[in-house]
Amino acid sequence: MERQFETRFGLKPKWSIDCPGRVNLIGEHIDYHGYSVLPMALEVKTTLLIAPLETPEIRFENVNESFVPHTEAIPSNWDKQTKPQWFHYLLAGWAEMISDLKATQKGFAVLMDSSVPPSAGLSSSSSLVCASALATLTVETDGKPWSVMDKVKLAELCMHAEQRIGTAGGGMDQASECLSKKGSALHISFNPLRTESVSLPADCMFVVADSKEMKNKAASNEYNTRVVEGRLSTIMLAKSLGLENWKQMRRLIHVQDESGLSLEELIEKCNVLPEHLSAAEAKAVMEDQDVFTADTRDNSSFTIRSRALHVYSEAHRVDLFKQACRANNISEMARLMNESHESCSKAHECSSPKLDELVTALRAEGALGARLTGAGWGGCAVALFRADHLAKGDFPSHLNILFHSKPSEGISMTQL
Ligand code: NG1
Ligand code: MG
Repeated sequence: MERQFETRFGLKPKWSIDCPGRVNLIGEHIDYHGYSVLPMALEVKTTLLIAPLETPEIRFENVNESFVPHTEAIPSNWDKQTKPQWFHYLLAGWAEMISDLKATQKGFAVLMDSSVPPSAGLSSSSSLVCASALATLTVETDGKPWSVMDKVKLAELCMHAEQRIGTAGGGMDQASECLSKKGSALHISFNPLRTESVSLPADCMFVVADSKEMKNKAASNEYNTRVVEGRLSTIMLAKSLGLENWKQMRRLIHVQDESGLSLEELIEKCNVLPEHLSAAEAKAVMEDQDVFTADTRDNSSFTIRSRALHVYSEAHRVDLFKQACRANNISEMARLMNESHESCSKAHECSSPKLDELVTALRAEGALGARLTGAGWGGCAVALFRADHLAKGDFPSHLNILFHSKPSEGISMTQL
């Protein structure tokens, strides 16, 4: 890759940035409600080679020839794009870092390579955003990024950076990819961002299988619809519990914080919610508030009760899963993964027929537990097997096993 860099740009790369993909073990579609999640970083990663340029421009090139090069003149006022191309994810990380540092916008050349499968729920998008933010910080500090920012701050910054792409994500991916420690999964809590390494039982392994159905969630409004449905559920539940400051609430965890109810109690309370709301009913619920994103404003209906039930029950499963990991209770971990998939598929409706089929096939192949991972509507499933099960190559090919990965290290920068 270093030689390619020299051929393309006529200079040597100075630094290399590595940022892994991640697989979420449990805790789906709940980070944007403030609830904790439990992913692990993967061995597949995005690599950026970079070198400063004298000219006022950023030159983006990709080892993969199907991604066309792009030159961005600086100063640049790049902002949100409706149909993002590959380099927009890099620009998102760059723009957020520049605005945080109030920096001078130095020119640089960047060559990207990535082994994270795109649109597969393994968060290739965040690995681009995070790698680019660190690349920018490296250029701006002439190779001393950690002298001005620690990794927690970097992760927080990257959460905001990715919102520039247009999805109202919750921060799991950037935290996982910046803060994971080799050998452990990561329990991530939000507001404020905190993490705890969780060791996984030695006699089990996680296998990632690809449904081969691609889903670019920035190019459709399904993800943001789930976010908005959750905001509407929050307001309705808060009102039904008589919480006077409902106008300040947007996340289901706010209802828990304000009411002091347990997750089990909140699951009961969800029964008062209607299953669907028309657009007019949603407006009446909001009163003078506005919870829409630009791309959900024209939705004609919203699902309420099932979405809230998914979030509270999934949040509870994350707590139980963490305890099960600690207790080496593999069958309990598996049971929770299976329940999580049912809830994602039926209540949150973020699976797909292909993904449901893949999960069933993995269980038939001996997986103790299996579930979709990431946003869903296609992409990958993660399955829990006994460690002495088949090696990767011995799985039947129709399962499209990508890897069984060991938990990897988060983002890093190397001087070349
Ligand atoms: P994917 O689509 O797997 O990158 C998205 C969100 C996460 C989280 C999951 C669902 C971004 C960057 N990522 O992940 O924050 O909400 O969906 O659990 O928006
Ligand atoms: Mg993503």
